[in-house]
Amino acid sequence: MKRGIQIIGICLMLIFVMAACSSPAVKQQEAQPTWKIAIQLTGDKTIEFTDLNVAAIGTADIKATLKKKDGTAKEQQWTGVALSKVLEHVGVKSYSTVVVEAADGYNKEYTPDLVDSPGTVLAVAADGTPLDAESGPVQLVVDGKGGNWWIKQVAKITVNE
Ligand SMILES: Nc1nc2c(c(=O)[nH]1)N[C@H]1C(S)=C(S)[C@@H](COP(=O)(O)O)O[C@H]1N2
Ligand SMILES: [Mo]
Repeated sequence: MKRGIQIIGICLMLIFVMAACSSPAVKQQEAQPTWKIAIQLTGDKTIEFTDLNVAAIGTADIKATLKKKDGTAKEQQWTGVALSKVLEHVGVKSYSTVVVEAADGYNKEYTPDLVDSPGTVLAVAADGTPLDAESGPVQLVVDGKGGNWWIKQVAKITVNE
């Protein structure tokens, strides 16, 4: 008799736990991305790349230099993931060029040598500070290149076959 009550008790607990796990209140606590970038792969397949992917890959800090028009240079520490790692993460094996596009439509095409450079990074912070709305949440950093190569507010990446 005691054993029967124990079994019923355990069953009730299991049912309670299962109900709690599938309830909307618990579902809401699942991690939601705070930003998204569309990656258009070859063959017209578009996927989402988010801050959760960045967390899964892991960020690194690099020093990158922005070449200014007046001939001077500005060096900052940038936190992010290398563009080559992003492509690797989403399973890109071969491509001719990659186009990185901003929310305002500004875009530039990158050849494999630039994409593979460790100084080409999807950055989320500069000198330890998260990027503001003007530059971020994600900015493409291209070490050693002029400002026209540095895409602010990255919205889309297109992988060309
Ligand atoms: N989203 C976005 N990023 C952009 C641009 C733009 O028009 N839109 N212009 C580029 C060019 S041509 C330059 S020179 C720099 C200007 O950066 P600054 O405003 O910080 O000087 O941003 C680059 N990134
Ligand atoms: Mo520019």
